[in-house]
Amino acid sequence: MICKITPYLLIPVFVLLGCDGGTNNDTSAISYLQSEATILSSYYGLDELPPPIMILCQGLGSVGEDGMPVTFSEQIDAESLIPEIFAVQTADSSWAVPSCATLRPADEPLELRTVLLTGPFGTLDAQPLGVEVVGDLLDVEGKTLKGLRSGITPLEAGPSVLLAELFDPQTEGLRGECPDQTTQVVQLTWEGGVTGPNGSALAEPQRQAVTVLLENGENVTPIALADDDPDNFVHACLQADSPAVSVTVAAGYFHDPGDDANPATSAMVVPGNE
Ligand SMILES: [Ca+2]
Ligand SMILES: [Ca+2]
Ligand SMILES: [Ca+2]
Repeated sequence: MICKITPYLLIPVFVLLGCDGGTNNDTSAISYLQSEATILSSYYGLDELPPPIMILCQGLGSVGEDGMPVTFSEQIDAESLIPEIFAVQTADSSWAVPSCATLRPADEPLELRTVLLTGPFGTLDAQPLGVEVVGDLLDVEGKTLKGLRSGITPLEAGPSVLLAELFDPQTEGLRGECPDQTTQVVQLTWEGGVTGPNGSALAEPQRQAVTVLLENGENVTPIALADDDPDNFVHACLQADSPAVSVTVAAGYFHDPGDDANPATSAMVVPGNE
């Protein structure tokens, strides 16, 4: 078996294959790759924020501004979060400072990695170009994320899955979310908040659009979707003993706040941070 240094998202596959690097020179390289923080996505979600933004931003954001969730590979220290540590490059290559930066509404214990930025970022015809962390935004381990930057998923796009994390159903923050017979939970992190069509609740069509490949080669559908609140995290509740390996979502079922539906999207399953 050939075990080379692998991109971060492929590491769990190699661990499953017995290539954990524990006895060879790859160990330091793998831990380096695992600690490499990135912006997973900056998603130009809405160009006309509705009134609930006043609650999410506690008076800082404004109705009618743009909303852009920025999702990090690491969980974020809320204490370090202020709007001025982000800069958004607008279509004319000037830089806009967000009016608000908040972890709400994705602020439950296992979430905390998506920062909602609001501000005057652009329009459908003049979309923002990029986001940069220009101050000391800290992750939960106290490491600075200053200097990270990313391009932007355009307004007309639908949401993709960024991260699929495996948890025990009894994990703090998950308990009671899934049906009793659930044996494992895959927490899906999407680029932006997801619902059914026209803001409807997640329902049977969304559940059936999710396919989970197990380590034993079987494909299963979640027995339920949970955490149906207005954020970008969804729990796929599984009733299966073999561990989840990857998740695939069929195109056209999960809608963003602008009502754009998801493209076909998939992610390798990684161990969840508890
Ligand atoms: Ca939630
Ligand atoms: Ca969109
Ligand atoms: Ca949710």
